[in-house]
Amino acid sequence: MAEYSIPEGSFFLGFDSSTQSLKATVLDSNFNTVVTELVHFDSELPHYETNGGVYRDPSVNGRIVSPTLMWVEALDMMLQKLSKKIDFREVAAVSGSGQQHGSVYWKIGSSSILSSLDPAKQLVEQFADSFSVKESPIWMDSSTTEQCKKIEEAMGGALELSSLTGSRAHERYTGPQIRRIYETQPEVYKQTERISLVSSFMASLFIGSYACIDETDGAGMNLLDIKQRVWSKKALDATAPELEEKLGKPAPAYSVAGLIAPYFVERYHFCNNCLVIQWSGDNPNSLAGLTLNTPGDLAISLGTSDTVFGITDEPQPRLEGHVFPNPVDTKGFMVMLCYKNGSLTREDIRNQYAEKSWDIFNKYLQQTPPLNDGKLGFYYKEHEILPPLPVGFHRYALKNFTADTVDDVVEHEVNEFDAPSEVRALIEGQFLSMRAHVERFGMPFPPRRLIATGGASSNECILGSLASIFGCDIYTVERPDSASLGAALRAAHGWLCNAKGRFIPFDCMYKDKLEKTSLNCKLSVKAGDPTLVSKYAIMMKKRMEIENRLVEKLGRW
Ligand code: ADP
Ligand code: XUL
Repeated sequence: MAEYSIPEGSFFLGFDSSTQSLKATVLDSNFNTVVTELVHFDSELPHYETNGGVYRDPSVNGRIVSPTLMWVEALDMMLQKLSKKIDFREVAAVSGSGQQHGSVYWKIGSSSILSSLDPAKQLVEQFADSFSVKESPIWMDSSTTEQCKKIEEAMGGALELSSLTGSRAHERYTGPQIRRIYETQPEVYKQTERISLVSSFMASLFIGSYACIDETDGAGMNLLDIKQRVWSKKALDATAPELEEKLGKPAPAYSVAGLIAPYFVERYHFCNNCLVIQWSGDNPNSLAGLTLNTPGDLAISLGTSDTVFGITDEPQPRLEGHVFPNPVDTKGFMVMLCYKNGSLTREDIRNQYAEKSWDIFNKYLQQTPPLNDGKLGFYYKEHEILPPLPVGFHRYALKNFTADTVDDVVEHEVNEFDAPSEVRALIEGQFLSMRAHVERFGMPFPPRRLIATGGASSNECILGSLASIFGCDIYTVERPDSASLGAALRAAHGWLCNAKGRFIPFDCMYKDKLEKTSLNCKLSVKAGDPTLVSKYAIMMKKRMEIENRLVEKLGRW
């Protein structure tokens, strides 16, 4: 066996417990995909009555949660499905991704349930009474504005908190969520013996005891000192009492969480030496799956959320954007922007203006010109994160939109566009915002390589607009579910680090054979007309002027 190769015949299983579904990818020892599988929450687990995998609480503004038990039942269903396609005996290691920031509250006594699972029963039956909070707050939640303000105050300001933890306080971040539970339901907080992220929660099921929170996903909590990769005492104190013992210690993402629990060996015939590698967040796993390891590269994930991410050695945490420790390195950082109005908002506009059909949506994109004759839109079906604006649609008609300077462009607000222009205004608006914030956050522009992933990256018409606005070629990988692919690859990496007894650089596993693997990025859409990039720059500046005004008038902060 060459120094960094994986034994022939081993499989690596990666999951992605995301907002709308649980996905899985199985890689072979040559990093080719052998199986993919999906459990869609709304349609395959209809008894939970979720919409897009979530509940929107009509009585509390911005409260968005998911039933914790649904994620457990999805795992039962997924393992059933996979058992028909692969022999689990061949799986050398398992890892996974969880939607970032979502949290799970284990009731006192649950660790003994975890460690004594009955293989004759499904998981869902056994965890029915294990959670002190039955509905997990998730990344879409925006009900913790007050807690965010108090945490920032206690930390000496938003920028202080961001310098230490990588982000200012964000409503969806787990620290503010925990503080809200402590403030509004102190008894429930007291009855909680352990708090997991979605990622470490799923890992806990697999090892039959509480898994650590990994250092990268842990940075999405406003609690971790990102340079030292340890919990910050000051941030813990600013959040809730006795929190450290409820969180356990953070661990590197490449480390072993534990051996797979006997439950899975007996019920599904995994080998008893199958390793469970720490799970991490979905965006960090996508970074791994897209093999992003050069600072000039950027990835855009068009999933339920839209995110833009890359790596850097010298992060500068600011008031917008996020910095996390690099999930596949012992040093270095991952930088990211996150939008809440991604795929569900695209679906909403498709349903309103394009007869619920992606084909018609695409036809409208093709029949409208780049720059949309100066029609510019802001579409917030959900409270937006970037910028922090409430639900609402804002549309503007721009005069002189091809002028050389933004001062010559004049806008006036309008009520609605024709249907094809609505579609283009949405797509151009989303990508103009990304370009503006990428530049403002100091991410590379234009990127050396721009890789698209997530559900909507299968749509080449949408990628065409992205290419025109960013002025660069767009690459994609074989399949749009890079989070579960990255988790499978990290499972292999964790297995290898464990076999060698030390950290092995991530790319050593695949760099000599990348082109022959499922990890290979291929050119999907060419950059197109270069003169458009500067025209879009003017439109982008106008957009930012309007955005700043909207934030001043309507912003939550
Ligand atoms: P997540 O992992 O966040 O749950 P996915 O990355 O699986 O989400 O993306 C799911 C989304 O992909 C769906 O909500 C859907 O709107 C979008 N999608 C799927 N196919 C297309 C398409 N052809 N064009 C645009 N969007 C699409
Ligand atoms: C990232 C974020 C989302 C979720 C979606 O900060 O909130 O991208 O990870 O699953």
